[in-house]
Amino acid sequence: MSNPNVILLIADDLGYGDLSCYGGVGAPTPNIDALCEQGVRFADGYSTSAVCTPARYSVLTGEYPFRNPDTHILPGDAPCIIGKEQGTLPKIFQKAGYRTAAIGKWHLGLGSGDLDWNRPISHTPNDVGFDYSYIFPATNDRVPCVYVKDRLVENLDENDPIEVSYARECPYDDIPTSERNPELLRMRHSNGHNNSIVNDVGRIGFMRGGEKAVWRDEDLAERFLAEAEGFIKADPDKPFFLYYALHQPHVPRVPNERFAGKSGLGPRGDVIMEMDDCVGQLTAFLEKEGLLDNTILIFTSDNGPVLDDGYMDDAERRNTMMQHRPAGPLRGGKYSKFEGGARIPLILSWKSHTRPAVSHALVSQVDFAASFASMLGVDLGDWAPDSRNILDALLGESIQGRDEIFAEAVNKSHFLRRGKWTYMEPSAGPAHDYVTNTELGNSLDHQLYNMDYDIGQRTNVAELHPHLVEEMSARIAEIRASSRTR
Ligand code: NG6
Ligand code: CA
Repeated sequence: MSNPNVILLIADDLGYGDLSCYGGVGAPTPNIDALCEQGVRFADGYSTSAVCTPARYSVLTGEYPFRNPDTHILPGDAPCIIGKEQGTLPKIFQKAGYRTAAIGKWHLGLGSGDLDWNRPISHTPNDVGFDYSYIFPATNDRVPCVYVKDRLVENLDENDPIEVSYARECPYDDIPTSERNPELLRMRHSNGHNNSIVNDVGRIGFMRGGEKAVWRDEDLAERFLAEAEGFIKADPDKPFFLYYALHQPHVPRVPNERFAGKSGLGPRGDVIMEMDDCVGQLTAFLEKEGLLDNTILIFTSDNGPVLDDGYMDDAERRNTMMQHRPAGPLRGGKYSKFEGGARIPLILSWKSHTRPAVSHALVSQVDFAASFASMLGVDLGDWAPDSRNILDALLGESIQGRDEIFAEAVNKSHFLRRGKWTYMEPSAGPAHDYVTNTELGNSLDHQLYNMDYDIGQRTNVAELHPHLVEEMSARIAEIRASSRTR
């Protein structure tokens, strides 16, 4: 059989406990669950960060985020933080003769610092290994709210140029903002999101012009799905790698009309149903095209869940009422150093190869690069320094994953997991973020938890195991001091 196609689906802020197949009692996710019927579901899968940009940086470069000082939550006009000469996951596929595409959320920066949204953009996904890209620049709550196709914003109008600013004060007098025009909002913000109003929703950042280019939030899912299918169909003679970055369930949660009100959990549940439907449609499409048997589908999320991430969309109340816990049994969520921050759902299905299984192998998204390089026989050289070849574990053929998990919270403090132990290094900062209602895990004490007995990280046993604390904190220091070599 020829090399399999690979589709990497990454949801945005979907928690460890959100999918029915991970025990979620919230929105039903039958199409994603179906991947488990012929695939491997990982109980101990991790991203490298509790927030988006650093986590995705690792997926695409095989490198821990701390190695690049620009890996923090980027504004919508930030330059691209992946170097043009850097080794990347899509370049590995290109070397093996694949065609590649990035579709959906990007959030790794665009341009080289001189960004003019009305002209071809100098540094896009197309410069880091993707033959084709159809993305939005940052997040769905950050301007500019436009699609970028390859190097150009789609539907540009020279008579209505796009201007974007992340200044503190609005530099444009003639645009509505949430502060000036709250009457225009259909969704109120609880924190931030009080700059430009786009599609009746307050955003982060100011944007003027580009009326024809602005997206309708309700259409994002279908737009990206159509692009994904178009890319897959474009050239049946070559295998493909598709990085499909779903924007759900990140805020603002604005489902397509087909899903509004469907989940009973408010917009967050509705967009999770919408996301699941995208996976269902994609799978059906692959089947119809005769491609499903030889396509590896990976479904995962960039970081843990959050209910109130800055908009009053009733998620907190409705999920509590339904007893749905987006992080499942884990403590903390998005932003956190507790497991809820970076332990994420991860499923791999390859219809003709994998069999249903639940795996407890330690696997990290940073390992996709070395694992696929191994599958394709691509020599990595000094690319992807932190990536390990755990292909057998990913395919469910071995319980041996990586030796350790190394990941960071939003404040860049780290935790290390080895076997059943998770160690969290001391860090300053609030223990609880009352804005998002998240336990952040900050403490000036060492924290050590036994994942076998205490998956919810309730009992800190650091004092009982001083030798482990010493060893694991030394290991964190060692990784941080290490150079970019494989
Ligand atoms: C935060 C935003 C949050 C979200 C996050 C990035 C506020 C108050 N909060 O700063 O809404 O956009 O950044 O999320 O503005 S991520 O999934 O892309 O990391
Ligand atoms: Ca995210």
